[in-house]
Amino acid sequence: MLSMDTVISSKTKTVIIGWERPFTIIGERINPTGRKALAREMAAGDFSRVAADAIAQVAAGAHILDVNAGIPMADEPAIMAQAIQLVQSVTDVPICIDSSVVAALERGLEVVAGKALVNSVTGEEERLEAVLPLVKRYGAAVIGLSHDETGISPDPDVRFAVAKKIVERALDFGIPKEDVIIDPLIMPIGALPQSGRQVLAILRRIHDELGVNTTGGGSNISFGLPGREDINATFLAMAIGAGLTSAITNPLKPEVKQAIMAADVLMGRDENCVAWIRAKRQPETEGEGRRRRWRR
Ligand code: THG
Repeated sequence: MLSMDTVISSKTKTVIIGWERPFTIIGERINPTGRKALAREMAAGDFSRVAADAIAQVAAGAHILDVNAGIPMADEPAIMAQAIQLVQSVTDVPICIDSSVVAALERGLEVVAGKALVNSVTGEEERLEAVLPLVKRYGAAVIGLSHDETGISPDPDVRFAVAKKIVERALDFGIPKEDVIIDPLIMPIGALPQSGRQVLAILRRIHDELGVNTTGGGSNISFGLPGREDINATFLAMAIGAGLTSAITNPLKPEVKQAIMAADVLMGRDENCVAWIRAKRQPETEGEGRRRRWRR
């Protein structure tokens, strides 16, 4: 199966997600889930931490920034719009609009510049019918989560079938196959010991039989465990080997950034190992409490 390129853009930058390209890092940190201070600030209209997180992630190598405004009892569409505008004012990378609320996805699409990534739609008919027309109208790309009305199946074949259905339904709405990115659903390994192998099996089938690009929450796998960055980094490398072409992850974690750069080398996607060698030549700098800086 021929693999495809997904083109995402901001006003000034183009990012291409693809099997023949270096791995695409979607910065995860602009997300108030589990960050009480950030949630409180965003709900009160204070986006200073959002700005700092945006700048730091891009400096650390994020190609796209995920923006999530999911704060209980708050006006999510309004906060989403404000957060996106703020991020676009301090960085120039494309945006991944992350919400389960259709109105928040729509407000995000209204204010975003360029071709955004809509995160996300599921295989549920009601979601497909609400989200896919928006994706088409704004000329965006979309992440499809491989679950539907029946939930998240432990059977990789069922999750693959849902992914295939999402690609077909997108085509029905006039969205080309290359603008659908499948998320196999990365679940915590501490609670579900088979979740790693399930994801790897789905990724292989998607690469071999659908040829579309893939993404996932790279930090989900380690919830509840100590040494999360080591688990995240190792799993990302395994998933990249199985076909993963992008992830929502934290490039500020040196373990994660290093694993991704090494995987690019090992997959033959870092021509002449130029990025790797350059990063290793960089003298180690102590900056803002971070141990190491990675450059592309
Ligand atoms: N698939 C898709 N989108 C997603 C997810 C997915 N969006 C949300 C999430 N899952 C991916 N984003 C994150 C962001 C943060 C963390 C995990 C996934 C995380 N944060 C730490 C915590 O909560 O403990 C640290 C927070 C902090 O810095 O204080 O683990 O699966 N399509």
